[in-house]
Amino acid sequence: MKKCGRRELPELLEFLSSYNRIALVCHPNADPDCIGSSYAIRSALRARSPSVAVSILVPDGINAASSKLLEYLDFEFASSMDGDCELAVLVDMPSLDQLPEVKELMILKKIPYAIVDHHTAEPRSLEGAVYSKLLATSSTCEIVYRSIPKKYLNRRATQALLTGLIYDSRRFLIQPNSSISAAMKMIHRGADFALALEMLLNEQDISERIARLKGVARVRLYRARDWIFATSNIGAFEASVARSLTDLGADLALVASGEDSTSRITGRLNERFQRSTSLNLASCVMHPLVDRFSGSGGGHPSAASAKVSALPEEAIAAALSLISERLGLSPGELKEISTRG
Ligand SMILES: [Mn+2]
Repeated sequence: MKKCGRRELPELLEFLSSYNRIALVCHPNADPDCIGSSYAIRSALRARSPSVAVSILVPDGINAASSKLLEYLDFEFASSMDGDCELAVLVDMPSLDQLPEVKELMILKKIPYAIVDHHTAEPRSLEGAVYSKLLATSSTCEIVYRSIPKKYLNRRATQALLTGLIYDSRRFLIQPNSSISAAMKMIHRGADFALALEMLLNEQDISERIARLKGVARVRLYRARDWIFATSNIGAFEASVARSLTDLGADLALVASGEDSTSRITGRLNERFQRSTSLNLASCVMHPLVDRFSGSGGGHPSAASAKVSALPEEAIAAALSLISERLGLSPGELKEISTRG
């Protein structure tokens, strides 16, 4: 596994235990990977160093997929940061750009931060971190599992990690060898695979199902060589729509939503396309879009998003041209496929 961290630092728990008050900060729409990782870090740290006060901060809501896991963990969390916090740990996110209020408070109170994450690193944010644990795994839960001495991991925390790992590896489709072997170890330590799957089963909300179907109905298709690209626009659930389009057969999906002159754009690649082209949606598409239109964004090579000051159609057109350029397509090689007839 490639190590992306820039320096060798002490063990995660050893480092954290040098502070008295820590907040583990979850990303907006905290998913089971983020929740599972935060829960396990807190639980292990409490076991190792009971005098450290550690809270979990969920400043901008949780993802629907996390609700059963939260119920199981009987999870109490804070929604705003205490000013007397001595260290913030960014869990499952590369920077604080998506949490401007938390970022502002941390700058004001000069609160240092650490990063535990598996997304494409954001150099400026990484530079400012006092500690980082970054690995290119399919989930942050896998990083946390590898980083924590097992004597501090109880069964519930291991269950939380397995659930997050299954979720973020897309049920072992991403980096299967490494994610399956980590999951096996968790199962040997008492985690229950069936329970994890059950916690991830969630009835899709009717508005999400409508969004997916509308997104598919509004699709525009393009072909270049043997690749199919799909674009669409929708008012919400862009990630869910993009995932539906790649599930239906698109190699690449871009879905945008707009409000006034700001858009959110989300991209997904299927694994085969990602492997054969090495296209990185975070560094080759979302970061350049942010540079061009201003805003914030990032993610993984095969799943990334950005919020930019542009109309949805502008953002999609710019993303398509960045992708064409990156793939070395000649002008005219990307052709729109008619969806009428
Ligand atoms: Mn994750």
